[in-house]
Amino acid sequence: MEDTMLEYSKKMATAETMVYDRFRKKESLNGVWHYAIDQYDTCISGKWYEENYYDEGGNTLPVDYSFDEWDKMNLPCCWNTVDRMFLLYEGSMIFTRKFFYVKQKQDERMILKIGAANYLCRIFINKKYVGMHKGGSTPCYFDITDYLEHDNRIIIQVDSTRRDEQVPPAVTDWFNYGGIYRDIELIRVPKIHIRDFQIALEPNSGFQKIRATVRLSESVSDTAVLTVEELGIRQEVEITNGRGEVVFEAVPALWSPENPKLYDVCVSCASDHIRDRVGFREIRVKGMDIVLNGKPLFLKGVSCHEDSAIRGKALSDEDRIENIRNARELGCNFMRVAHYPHSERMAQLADEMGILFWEEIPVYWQIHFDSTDTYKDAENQLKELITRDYNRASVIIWSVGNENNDTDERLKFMGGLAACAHNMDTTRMVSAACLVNYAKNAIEDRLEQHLDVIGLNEYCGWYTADLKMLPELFENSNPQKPVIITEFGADAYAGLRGTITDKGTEDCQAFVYEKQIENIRRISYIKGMTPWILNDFRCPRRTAVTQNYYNTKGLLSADRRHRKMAYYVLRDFYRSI
Ligand code: GCB
Repeated sequence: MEDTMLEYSKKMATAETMVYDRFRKKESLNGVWHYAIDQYDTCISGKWYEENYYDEGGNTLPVDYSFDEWDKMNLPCCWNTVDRMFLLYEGSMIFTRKFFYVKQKQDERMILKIGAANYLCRIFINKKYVGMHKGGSTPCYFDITDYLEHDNRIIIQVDSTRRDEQVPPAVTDWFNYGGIYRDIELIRVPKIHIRDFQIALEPNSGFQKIRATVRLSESVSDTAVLTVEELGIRQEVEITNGRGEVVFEAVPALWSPENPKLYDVCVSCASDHIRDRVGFREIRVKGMDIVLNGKPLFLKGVSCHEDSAIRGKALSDEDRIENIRNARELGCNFMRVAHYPHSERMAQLADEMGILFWEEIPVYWQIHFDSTDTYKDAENQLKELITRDYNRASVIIWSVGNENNDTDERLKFMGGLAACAHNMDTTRMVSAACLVNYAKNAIEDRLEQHLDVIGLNEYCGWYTADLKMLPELFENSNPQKPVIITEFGADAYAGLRGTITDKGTEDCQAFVYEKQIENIRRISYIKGMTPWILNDFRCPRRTAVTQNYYNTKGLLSADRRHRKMAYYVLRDFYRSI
């Protein structure tokens, strides 16, 4: 890395700098920002953010920017969908706006939250570099108090360049949307505030104990008070050196897709008060079963991307609800939310609507498994995701990646991620979407030793054209853990009909689904499936005329209006079990 850039890779926002923010009062910085494309990163190399308009003698200097006259863009958004001119732009874009700050309490802290900026972002406030964040799908938080005045200029550089050493790497099978595409917010908190709050039903407690942990911004000692009014609970939590943990008796109604019961939970400590809406459930593997609240269940699922033909990844709540509703109408109790963390709103909505989630980090295909920097990036994204969604009952599985060849470096890398997930969270299962061992046509991957559940992507009837390989694959395998078929599928151009051998037709896709279901349903070690995928999604690698830069393996068209034949094949199966 060039020396200048090294300076701007410091002060990294990470999982450790996150601030608990659900239901906190926020001041939105969404809306109109000025922007310019900055292909050569001149904002940084030329220090535009210092706004040097005069030399020491008071003479005016030439500048190559005009922040407040630049064109306007409404954030959050993916710039690719805003103007056809930006559809394929990858690189840096600079965003700027002004805002006022009026202090309300003497020792308050102002936290800037960016819900997501792909892939990295750097923040400058009032001519100073504040910090940066890496990872295009998780939120970042910066304490900007000491940078603020009454009138403030903020500049954000977002860089969507694909790089092999990033997570995900340069080549994926989805579109690389650039931009600040989730909310930008200011959060006012007291100096000593609740940094993190986790709550869950205690595993193996007969559904009668709850564990909660509270972490404060400073290592002080205090007593926090946790209340769940509906359960008549008022529980003190002793905080020592900024941390406290408690396990207490409680008999909540258990959360499940059939009964997505949520409770209002409040925590007060020092002068800070927070709230959450939480479901209590127990999920675990018992022998070869996946067990929810003591009962074995089959995960009737579907995979989904965060992608809208109109808005890219900047989905609205209506889009998200529509996706969950479409999955529910399909008969699903489960969704694989692939291949990177979707908005935190997704799991919040899933909690309310009653659907189980597999959440994933983009350790996808050809990662630099031998690089410690890449590992740190991946682990940080995993920690940010777990910290963000720990309290969501709907989330039952953390996935540490998708389709990576079984090499020693990958085993160490992903084994490390699995250990990290287990270490942070004992209330969920850890998995990964693995490849078939093609040499043996069997389910066999050394990563399985680190997983609770084996995810398997197999494309019999499609990439593996010979469907006979499917029964053989299942017969050749003797997995020692429950298996979820995390992907199978076939492309189909919405509305295109033909014979079952005409690739790209709905008939061919429906036939693949029929054959897959016929085989999967008789294999007892398979405890769930999430076929690929709910909707067609934008993808630069898909150039056939029937694809038109979309991956067309959706059960629904990209605009969600058309249900393909395979949708009904899958729905009939899910309804029958
Ligand atoms: C896969 C990948 C997924 C692709 C899909 C496909 O195995 O996991 O990201 O989009 O196949 O359509 O080829």
